[in-house]
Amino acid sequence: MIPVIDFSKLDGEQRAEALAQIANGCEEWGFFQLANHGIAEELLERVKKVCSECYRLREKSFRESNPVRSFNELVDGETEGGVGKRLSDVDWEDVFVLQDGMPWPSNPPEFKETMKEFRDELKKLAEKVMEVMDENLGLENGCIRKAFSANGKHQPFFGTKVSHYPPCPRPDLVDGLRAHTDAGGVILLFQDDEVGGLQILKDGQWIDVQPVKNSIVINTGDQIEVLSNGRYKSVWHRVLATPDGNRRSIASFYNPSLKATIAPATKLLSAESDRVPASYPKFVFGDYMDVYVKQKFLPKQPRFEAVAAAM
Ligand SMILES: O=C(O)CCC(=O)C(=O)O
Ligand SMILES: [Fe+2]
Repeated sequence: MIPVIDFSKLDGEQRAEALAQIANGCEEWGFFQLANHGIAEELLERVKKVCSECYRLREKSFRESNPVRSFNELVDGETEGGVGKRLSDVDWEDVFVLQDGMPWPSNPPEFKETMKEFRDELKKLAEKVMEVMDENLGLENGCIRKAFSANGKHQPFFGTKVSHYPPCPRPDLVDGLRAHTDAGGVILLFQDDEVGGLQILKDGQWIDVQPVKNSIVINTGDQIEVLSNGRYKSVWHRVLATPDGNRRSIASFYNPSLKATIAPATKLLSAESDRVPASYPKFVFGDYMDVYVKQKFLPKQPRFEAVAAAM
């Protein structure tokens, strides 16, 4: 089971224990869930409502989308005696993205206001989690955030992906979302209360990220792996399609600015008198994203090699 950590302990007598649990979540799992994270249940309930409503309004366009077309062609081919081959280039999901300065859905009418409130809360939570990582890694407070903002010169990127994974009649033929590691920094996932499907790869085995009502799942992307010089590895994950149930999942990405330079934190490269070698290159995050968009579903190592060569 993915660790579930009581985040409120951080502000009390059990702070040391909470810090240790988060360190373990980062080092051993790459994924953990936060309970008592401080975001009001009442807000979370409103978020679920407006996102599900928004999906209902988009449902027709999903039925006419690329993945559904490819899937139907595959199934039709099978009935005619063709050999069923899994779809490897599409995901069985309906997605839209929320970002500052871009248009957002205006229906239902409460959508914008609710999601703005939610994203503000999540962003604060991400920054708190990053400070815990600073502390656990022995970095000065605010170090990761500073790296992500190019020393305060640029805004870090904060984007939210609202996804639905509609029921799929043949989950053997397509994934909800193909396996990948995340490109960026800290990811905060508000997943469905009941419908599972998200799995992480740990020690060669796929493990379910069990739904825990109103918790926030945290995971770390490729940039935290680089900054921590490999102490916090970004972990492979995927979403399985399911024949019944419509899974709602809202992923928010706290990433470096595209202009930020990312490298292993200097402090982690010198332990006492010994120099520790950097296991990752230094690069501009925007260059990394150029590679990532083409190689998202492939191993990360060649991505690091590609950006290293570009510097
Ligand atoms: O929808 C999910 O549960 C996971 C989404 C995800 O992994 C991603 O968007 O990178
Ligand atoms: Fe992901």
